[in-house]
Amino acid sequence: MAKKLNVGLIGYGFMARTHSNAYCKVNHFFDVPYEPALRVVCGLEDKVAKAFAERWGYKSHTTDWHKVIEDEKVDLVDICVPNNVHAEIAIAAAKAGKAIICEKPLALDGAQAKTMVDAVEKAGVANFVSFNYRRVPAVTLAKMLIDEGRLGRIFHYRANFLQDWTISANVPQGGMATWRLDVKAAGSGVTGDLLAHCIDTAMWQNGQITTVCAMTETFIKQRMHVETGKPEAVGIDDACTFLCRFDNGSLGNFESTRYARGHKALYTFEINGEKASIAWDLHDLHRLSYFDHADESIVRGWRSIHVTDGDMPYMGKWWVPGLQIGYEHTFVHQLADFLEGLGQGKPASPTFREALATQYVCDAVLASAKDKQWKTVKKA
Ligand code: SOE
Repeated sequence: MAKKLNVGLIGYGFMARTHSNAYCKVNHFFDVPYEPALRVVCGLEDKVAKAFAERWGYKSHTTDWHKVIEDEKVDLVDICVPNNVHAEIAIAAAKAGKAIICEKPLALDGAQAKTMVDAVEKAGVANFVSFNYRRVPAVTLAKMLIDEGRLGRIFHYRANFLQDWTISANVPQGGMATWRLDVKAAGSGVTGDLLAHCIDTAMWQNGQITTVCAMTETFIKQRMHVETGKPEAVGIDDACTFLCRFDNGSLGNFESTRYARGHKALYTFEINGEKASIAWDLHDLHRLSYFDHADESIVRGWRSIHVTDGDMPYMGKWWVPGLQIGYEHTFVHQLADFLEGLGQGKPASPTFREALATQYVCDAVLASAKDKQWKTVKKA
């Protein structure tokens, strides 16, 4: 019998929906030791929080996050609010002995993320950061193939995360839907928002990034601020490209922008090893491209593996071979792993400390772009 785990969700936006959907689904598909019970949702506007609670089945709602932390019945605090409030909430939740799930990136920067790591480790509470793309079955399969040594020595890792939703100068900054363009709320632009995903996946698959050399650009220098109603300077990076070295000697090449007309959320990576290569594309997320040099030459070529069979990561829990799953399932998978880890006392990855490592890479990337110099990445 799964034990009840009372959830206090802070935030009612896009990510709060993905997490709520996972809470509703996880026990239908995975045999995990806990069953989430939706106790309270918190958001700034009472009416919106109430509607969210009714739609998803939260027992109550509040506009004050302190009430979620003070509620003795809440076991797990889930942080789905803008980046600038992650630290305050997470540190209070850790002090109150709650398990914590936090949306990515962990914080505004490495220094702030470190205070969160210290708080959860001192309190000894379970902690997890939602870098969901690791749990796309094809991405998990890529990690398995690398760990099995099928690629041999790795030479190159390249990743892109391309979007186009901020090209218009009329898109404002700040507020509920566009806080990611406000540096005070987001900490950075594409580096913390999109490249953080690529960096998390890359370091999970290919080890620590040690040095970086980056360039960034802010194409639109002023945008109307939703809160002040006035045009204000834009402080985020609209685009960022960086080169890096990994600890294992391989070279990395990363690019992200919100100005790639025609691309909505195109996350791709390709890894080239001595024996084989792997490529993946979020727009075709259930397929993994694989090239194995050991294949007989007359049939050698890129294979397109349809990752739907029951012996592929997570897929045995879903439908039958050939039938696909999608984006929302990555949140169910990470929740299942988190709950399993909680039951076994073995934390699921990425923990706050692992997310701190990603944050340090982001810091080094932004510092490199600013100083026009190679930077060494701090170790978490
Ligand atoms: C930004 O547009 C965004 O929603 C990111 O914040 C998410 O992390 C990414 O998965 C999709 O794009």
